Amino acid sequence: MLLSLPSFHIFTSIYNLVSALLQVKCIEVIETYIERIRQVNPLINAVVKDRFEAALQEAHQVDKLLSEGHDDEEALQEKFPFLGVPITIKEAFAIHGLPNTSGLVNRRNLISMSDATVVSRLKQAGAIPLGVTNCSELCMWFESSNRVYGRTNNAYNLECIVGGSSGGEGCILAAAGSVIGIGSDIGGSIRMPAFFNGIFGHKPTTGVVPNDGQFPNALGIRTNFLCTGPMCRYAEDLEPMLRVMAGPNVTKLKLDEKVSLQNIKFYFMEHDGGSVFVSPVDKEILQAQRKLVKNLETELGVQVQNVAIHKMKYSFQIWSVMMSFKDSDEQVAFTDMLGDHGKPVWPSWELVKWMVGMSSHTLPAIGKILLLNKLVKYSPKTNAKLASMAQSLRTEMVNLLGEDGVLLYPSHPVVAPRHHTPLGMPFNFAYTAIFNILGLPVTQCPLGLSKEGLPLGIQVVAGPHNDHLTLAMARYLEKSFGGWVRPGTC
Ligand SMILES: *[C@@H]1O[C@H](CO)[C@@H](O)[C@H](O)[C@H]1NC(C)=O
Ligand SMILES: *[C@@H]1O[C@H](CO)[C@@H](O)[C@H](O)[C@H]1NC(C)=O
Ligand SMILES: CC(=O)N[C@H]1CO[C@H](CO)[C@@H](O)[C@@H]1O
Repeated sequence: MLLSLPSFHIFTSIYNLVSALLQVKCIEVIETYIERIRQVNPLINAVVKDRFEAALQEAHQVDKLLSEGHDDEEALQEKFPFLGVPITIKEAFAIHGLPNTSGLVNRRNLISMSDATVVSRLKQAGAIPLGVTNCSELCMWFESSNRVYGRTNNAYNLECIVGGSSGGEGCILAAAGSVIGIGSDIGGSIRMPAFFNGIFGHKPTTGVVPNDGQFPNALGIRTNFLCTGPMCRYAEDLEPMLRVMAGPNVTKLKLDEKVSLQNIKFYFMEHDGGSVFVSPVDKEILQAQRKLVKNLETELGVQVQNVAIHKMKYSFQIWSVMMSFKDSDEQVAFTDMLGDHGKPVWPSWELVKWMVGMSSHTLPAIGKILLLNKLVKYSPKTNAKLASMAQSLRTEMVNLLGEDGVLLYPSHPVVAPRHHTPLGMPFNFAYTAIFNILGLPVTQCPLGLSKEGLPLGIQVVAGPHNDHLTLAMARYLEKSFGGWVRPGTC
């Protein structure tokens, strides 16, 4: 109940908000969102450091600019497409005056002196950052909890996880404490929190949106897998955000191309084919998917083709092998990063310390390092086999999707689990992670709530540089399924 919305919901998407500035003052908008964050944050712990004072000053500037009167409103809109729009940012990104610790206790006192490229682009477009949001330690896990900021709670059920690593971001957007947000994704870190929190999240085609200015950043081959992208409540906000975040690289995409959904070739895969590592897909998620397929066939008159791509069953193995390949110049192991360039952390010892409550790290971070360093050691032959499987899977997928195909695939096998329980299903992120290896654009779209009131959703995947198709599908699915649902209304 506490999480139900105040009356400011007229300020919905960027477009509506920017138009609203003609009637209300920017300062009122920013004050309303600050008030909202103050109201919900004690429950959800999503915003971990704010810049409310600076944001209010910037709002004054916007009001001043608007009161000066402009003959050419269109030119102003073009220059500042996000004028006065409140934004929040995953803490792993550098934003001037705020910490970027990634939940690492050793980095606790660091304050960024500069902005990550995407942050500075959104600021230049007129957006007003309100603060930074929680993530998992070193962005390595799908529960957003760490020893610097504590744990973030799901707005639909405080007992449940928000996902990770961009979990605080997904959560504050779902709770309407911000309009748009920035996340990053190397195994599903945008799409999982978007799914668990019932919002939209887009992982762009690899190599379009710059990743610089975040910690930890990807090195070596992993730079191909890490993607920075937009998160938001309204499907129509994805595209303008992607344009601004991509900067000049936007020409690599076809965002100006008009999409006619009737001409899209639709493919559908209900689950990964039964990996032994991963939970089976939840009944309610399956039902939502089937309803979606039916809607498409009846509303659009298209054929949705069921496909069985067998290699998807090895998603986790493929991801872990590709992530563990080291380039010769890449010496920074996760163990060194946990120690933050001080003493490398010895994971087995940290585990012992954790058990007696003396580690400053979280169990998943320690566990994942143990896993990547010690447990997931395939033979060289198996490694080579999985790497070549990654190649052939990409070829198969790219050929299937072509320039006009989309694949519908579960975002995750289960709805937001209870806190801590992801430790019992550590490989479920394979559903999202495989698309980082394949480099394809994917939008996670909400599909309403489960019987328990937790968000459902689906991944929409397209061929490389066909982000415009998944974004068009996001807008369609929002209309057809209702998109984001206010927490506290169920
Ligand atoms: C924030 O992260 C970026 C990328 O690692 C880095 O360049 C910047 O120095 C960081 N800021 C601080 C205060 O560590
Ligand atoms: C274009 O994308 C590449 C790959 O992500 C990135 O390194 C580069 O900085 C981007 N260029 C601009 C101008 O954003
Ligand atoms: C629940 C919790 O641990 N909240 C913490 C979040 O981080 C801020 C620091 O920015 C702390 O003051 C809170 O106690």
